[in-house]
Amino acid sequence: MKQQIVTPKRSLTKETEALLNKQIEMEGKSSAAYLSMASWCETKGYDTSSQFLYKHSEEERMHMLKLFHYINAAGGHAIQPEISGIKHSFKSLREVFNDVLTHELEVTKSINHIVDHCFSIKDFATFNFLQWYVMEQREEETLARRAVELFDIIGEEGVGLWMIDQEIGKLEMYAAKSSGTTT
Ligand code: OFO
Repeated sequence: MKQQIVTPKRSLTKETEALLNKQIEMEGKSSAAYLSMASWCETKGYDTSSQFLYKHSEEERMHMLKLFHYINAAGGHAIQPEISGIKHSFKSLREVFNDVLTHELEVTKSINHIVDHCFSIKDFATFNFLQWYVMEQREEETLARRAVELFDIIGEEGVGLWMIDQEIGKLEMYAAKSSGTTT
Protein backbone atom coordinates (compact mmCIF):
# COMPACT_ATOMS: atom_id res chain seq x y z
CA MET A 1 0.00 0.00 0.00
CA LYS A 2 1.24 3.48 -0.90
CA GLN A 3 2.40 5.36 2.15
CA GLN A 4 0.42 8.53 3.00
CA ILE A 5 2.42 11.69 3.43
CA VAL A 6 0.90 13.60 6.27
CA THR A 7 1.14 17.35 5.89
CA PRO A 8 -0.33 19.03 8.95
CA LYS A 9 -2.07 22.21 7.85
CA ARG A 10 -1.26 24.09 10.98
CA SER A 11 1.44 24.26 13.61
CA LEU A 12 -0.51 26.53 15.97
CA THR A 13 -3.21 25.42 18.35
CA LYS A 14 -6.47 27.36 18.12
CA GLU A 15 -5.80 28.79 21.56
CA THR A 16 -2.34 30.04 20.62
CA GLU A 17 -3.74 31.51 17.42
CA ALA A 18 -6.41 33.37 19.42
CA LEU A 19 -3.82 34.69 21.87
CA LEU A 20 -1.59 35.91 19.05
CA ASN A 21 -4.56 37.57 17.37
CA LYS A 22 -5.32 39.34 20.65
CA GLN A 23 -1.73 40.52 20.65
CA ILE A 24 -2.22 41.84 17.10
CA GLU A 25 -5.10 43.87 18.46
CA MET A 26 -2.91 45.24 21.24
CA GLU A 27 -0.11 46.24 18.89
CA GLY A 28 -2.65 47.83 16.55
CA LYS A 29 -4.07 49.76 19.47
CA SER A 30 -0.58 50.88 20.46
CA SER A 31 0.05 52.13 16.94
CA ALA A 32 -3.26 54.03 16.82
CA ALA A 33 -2.87 55.45 20.34
CA TYR A 34 0.66 56.71 19.65
CA LEU A 35 -0.45 58.24 16.36
CA SER A 36 -3.18 60.10 18.22
CA MET A 37 -0.69 61.27 20.87
CA ALA A 38 1.74 62.40 18.15
CA SER A 39 -0.98 64.46 16.54
CA TRP A 40 -1.99 66.07 19.86
CA CYS A 41 1.67 66.92 20.60
CA GLU A 42 2.06 68.44 17.14
CA THR A 43 -0.92 70.72 17.69
CA LYS A 44 0.59 71.89 21.02
CA GLY A 45 4.05 72.62 19.62
CA TYR A 46 5.79 69.67 21.32
CA ASP A 47 7.63 68.90 18.11
CA THR A 48 10.24 66.44 19.39
CA SER A 49 7.69 64.42 21.35
CA SER A 50 5.46 64.45 18.32
CA GLN A 51 8.21 63.05 16.04
CA PHE A 52 9.11 60.48 18.68
CA LEU A 53 5.50 59.29 18.86
CA TYR A 54 4.95 59.26 15.09
CA LYS A 55 7.98 57.02 14.80
CA HIS A 56 6.75 54.81 17.59
CA SER A 57 3.38 54.46 15.99
CA GLU A 58 5.16 53.10 12.89
CA GLU A 59 7.18 50.69 15.02
CA GLU A 60 4.03 49.35 16.66
CA ARG A 61 2.56 48.71 13.22
CA MET A 62 5.69 46.73 12.41
CA HIS A 63 5.23 44.71 15.64
CA MET A 64 1.69 43.98 14.51
CA LEU A 65 2.76 42.93 11.00
CA LYS A 66 5.38 40.53 12.33
CA LEU A 67 2.56 38.74 14.14
CA PHE A 68 0.39 38.71 10.99
CA HIS A 69 3.11 36.95 9.02
CA TYR A 70 3.95 34.52 11.81
CA ILE A 71 0.34 33.39 12.33
CA ASN A 72 -0.34 32.96 8.62
CA ALA A 73 2.93 31.13 7.96
CA ALA A 74 2.06 28.72 10.78
CA GLY A 75 -1.26 27.84 9.17
CA GLY A 76 -3.47 30.17 11.18
CA HIS A 77 -5.36 33.27 10.11
CA ALA A 78 -4.23 36.71 11.27
CA ILE A 79 -7.21 39.01 11.74
CA GLN A 80 -7.22 42.77 11.19
CA PRO A 81 -8.62 44.03 14.49
CA GLU A 82 -11.27 46.66 15.08
CA ILE A 83 -9.58 49.60 16.74
CA SER A 84 -11.71 51.85 18.92
CA GLY A 85 -11.56 53.82 22.13
CA ILE A 86 -8.53 55.90 21.14
CA LYS A 87 -7.98 59.00 23.28
CA HIS A 88 -7.59 62.20 21.29
CA SER A 89 -6.87 64.86 23.87
CA PHE A 90 -4.70 65.04 26.94
CA LYS A 91 -4.48 67.32 29.94
CA SER A 92 -0.72 67.66 29.60
CA LEU A 93 2.44 66.26 28.04
CA ARG A 94 3.02 64.38 31.28
CA GLU A 95 -0.32 62.64 30.85
CA VAL A 96 0.73 61.52 27.36
CA PHE A 97 3.83 59.76 28.65
CA ASN A 98 2.07 58.40 31.74
CA ASP A 99 -0.38 56.78 29.35
CA VAL A 100 2.48 55.37 27.26
CA LEU A 101 4.04 53.77 30.35
CA THR A 102 0.74 52.33 31.58
CA HIS A 103 0.05 50.91 28.14
CA GLU A 104 3.50 49.37 27.74
CA LEU A 105 3.21 47.65 31.13
CA GLU A 106 -0.03 46.06 29.91
CA VAL A 107 1.63 44.94 26.68
CA THR A 108 4.45 43.32 28.64
CA LYS A 109 1.93 41.46 30.78
CA SER A 110 0.17 40.19 27.69
CA ILE A 111 3.41 39.05 26.00
CA ASN A 112 4.51 37.25 29.16
CA HIS A 113 1.17 35.50 29.34
CA ILE A 114 1.51 34.16 25.78
CA VAL A 115 5.13 33.13 26.38
CA ASP A 116 4.03 31.23 29.48
CA HIS A 117 1.21 29.55 27.55
CA CYS A 118 3.54 28.49 24.72
CA PHE A 119 6.02 27.02 27.15
CA SER A 120 3.31 25.06 28.94
CA ILE A 121 2.05 23.45 25.73
CA LYS A 122 5.60 22.92 24.40
CA ASP A 123 5.10 25.19 21.37
CA PHE A 124 8.78 26.05 21.36
CA ALA A 125 8.75 27.68 17.93
CA THR A 126 6.24 30.30 19.03
CA PHE A 127 7.98 30.57 22.39
CA ASN A 128 11.17 31.34 20.51
CA PHE A 129 9.49 33.77 18.11
CA LEU A 130 8.13 35.70 21.10
CA GLN A 131 11.56 36.23 22.66
CA TRP A 132 12.00 39.18 20.30
CA TYR A 133 8.91 40.77 21.86
CA VAL A 134 10.15 40.04 25.37
CA MET A 135 13.33 42.04 24.75
CA GLU A 136 11.49 44.73 22.81
CA GLN A 137 9.19 45.24 25.80
CA ARG A 138 12.17 45.67 28.09
CA GLU A 139 13.35 48.50 25.82
CA GLU A 140 9.89 50.05 25.46
CA GLU A 141 9.29 50.06 29.20
CA THR A 142 12.67 51.63 29.91
CA LEU A 143 11.97 54.32 27.36
CA ALA A 144 8.54 55.14 28.74
CA ARG A 145 9.80 55.13 32.33
CA ARG A 146 12.65 57.49 31.46
CA ALA A 147 10.21 59.81 29.69
CA VAL A 148 7.97 60.00 32.78
CA GLU A 149 10.98 60.60 35.04
CA LEU A 150 11.99 63.64 33.00
CA PHE A 151 8.98 65.53 34.34
CA ASP A 152 10.21 65.14 37.92
CA ILE A 153 13.90 65.65 37.18
CA ILE A 154 13.54 68.79 35.04
CA GLY A 155 10.25 70.17 36.36
CA GLU A 156 7.53 71.69 34.23
CA GLU A 157 7.95 75.34 35.26
CA GLY A 158 9.44 78.04 32.99
CA VAL A 159 11.36 76.49 30.12
CA GLY A 160 11.01 73.06 31.76
CA LEU A 161 8.46 71.71 29.32
CA TRP A 162 10.52 72.90 26.36
CA MET A 163 13.56 71.10 27.80
CA ILE A 164 11.58 67.94 28.48
CA ASP A 165 10.40 67.96 24.88
CA GLN A 166 14.03 68.22 23.71
CA GLU A 167 15.17 65.41 26.01
CA ILE A 168 12.44 63.07 24.75
CA GLY A 169 14.31 63.03 21.42
CA LYS A 170 17.40 61.55 23.10
CA LEU A 171 15.57 58.72 24.84
CA GLU A 172 15.82 56.24 22.00
CA MET A 173 19.60 56.17 22.33
CA TYR A 174 19.35 55.73 26.09
CA ALA A 175 16.93 52.81 25.83
CA ALA A 176 19.01 51.06 23.17
CA LYS A 177 22.11 51.40 25.38
CA SER A 178 20.41 50.08 28.49
CA SER A 179 18.98 47.07 26.63
CA GLY A 180 22.38 46.29 25.13
CA THR A 181 21.36 46.79 21.48
CA THR A 182 24.06 49.44 21.04
CA THR A 183 27.34 50.31 22.72
FE1 OFO B 1 4.75 46.74 20.57
O1 OFO B 1 5.65 47.40 21.96
FE2 OFO B 1 4.80 48.92 22.55
O2 OFO B 1 3.11 48.40 22.64
